[in-house]
Amino acid sequence: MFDKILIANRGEIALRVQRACREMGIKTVVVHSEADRDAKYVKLADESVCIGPAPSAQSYLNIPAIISAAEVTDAQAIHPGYGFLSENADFAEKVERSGFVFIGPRPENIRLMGDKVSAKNAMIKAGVPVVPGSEGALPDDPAEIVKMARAIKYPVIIKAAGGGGGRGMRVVHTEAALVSAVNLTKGEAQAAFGNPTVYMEKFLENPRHIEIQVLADEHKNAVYLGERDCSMQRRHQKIIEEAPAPGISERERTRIGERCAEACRKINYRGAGTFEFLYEKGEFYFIEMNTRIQVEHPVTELITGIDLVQMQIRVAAGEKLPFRQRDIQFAGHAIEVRVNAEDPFKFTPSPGRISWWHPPGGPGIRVDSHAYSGYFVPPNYDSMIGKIIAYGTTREQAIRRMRIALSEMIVDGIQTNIPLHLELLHDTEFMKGGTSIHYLEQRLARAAKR
Ligand code: MV4
Repeated sequence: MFDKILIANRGEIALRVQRACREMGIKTVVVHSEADRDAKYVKLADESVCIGPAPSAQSYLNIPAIISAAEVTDAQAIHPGYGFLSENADFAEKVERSGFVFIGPRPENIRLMGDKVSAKNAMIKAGVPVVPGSEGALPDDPAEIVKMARAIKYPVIIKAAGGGGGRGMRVVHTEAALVSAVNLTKGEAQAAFGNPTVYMEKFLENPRHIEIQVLADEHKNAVYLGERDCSMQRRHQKIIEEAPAPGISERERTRIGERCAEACRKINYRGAGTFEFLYEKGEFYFIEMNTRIQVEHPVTELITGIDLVQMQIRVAAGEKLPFRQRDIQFAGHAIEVRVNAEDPFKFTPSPGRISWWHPPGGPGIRVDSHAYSGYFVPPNYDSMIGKIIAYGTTREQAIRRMRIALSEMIVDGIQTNIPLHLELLHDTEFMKGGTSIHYLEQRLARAAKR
């Protein structure tokens, strides 16, 4: 096992990875920008290295500075967290070429999944169900594109191979709009990702976003850890996630889960990963794979009892997974809300000093946050300042515990989205479970009119 790990991230995930390391007896180095210098989680680490000024491009995305920090502190491995360099195949490659272990998948797997066309082709080959569409990149010939859309039937969606997470896509409802939409998307894709490749899919009008968590080691073992429902989102930012997904049967879970685990074995995957699906009318359709630990990983940890960050570290060190699929049991229900420093209904960022931070507690409540009374939320990064995760035997109990937690919680000095969360936790459609990816935006639009 490693003796020392460098954490190439900030905020709550930097603290989360530290906690995993500490439990495993591993020393930690945290790298930070000038804006994060005084944060408590930086002081909690065994060592810290300032790698640059506040803007991410000069600090958390500064590859040479991060690798130098690993060299001077004698760390053996680098944990990238989520966001920043976590899905950058060139970073993973440079880390390994410099003699460190990248705590994540092999660079070639990151690269495969970074290109959404190659990811989808790999999944088709591995037997994972995908959204019907163009098999691979769209051809140049407009007549062929028109033919394809007719076969798929409108509406269709044009997506950039270099995109993902909602970037570089366009919905097309009619043949008249098709060719110019393809050309527009290609131009944008070239400008944004340096890759003009686009592909076409049937546009699913009202799906849910359900994802499957997997773990794989270097000894051909791969398991699925069930699903998460991440449909409650606005502008591709998730705000509430839960596990299991309401209404998904054990049969459906086993069926899609086994496909994902088998795909991991086929592509020789290592580490934690997430298969993202759209779910509509009882069917799963693969859209993308994330090759990192995700923000919402705690809900899976609570229903399985498995520490996903520790598992990432173990398999990166070459260990075997300490369990088989049959050992994994799903119990209870977990819900996570993301607490953001923002106006709860206008969504404008609200950075600044937290004058009073009173986190909730009690049965079934987990708080993953680096915030505290007196913490200054810098304006330079994502607005998420923490996550509250509620666990219960049933979904109803998890919801009740979450309501209590949020009503106990005090965050003074800045605005947070806690009032929005409290409304959603009393929303009758949310309480029924199974709302679509459009639910929150439609609800906000309705509220704005009133
Ligand atoms: C889709 C879709 C409907 N049909 N693909 C958006 C993010 C990217 N990961 C894929 N996205 C979508 N792809 C087809 N064929 C609808 C979305 C989508 C979405 C997906 C997941 C979560 C939130 C979303 C919000 C808007 C659109």
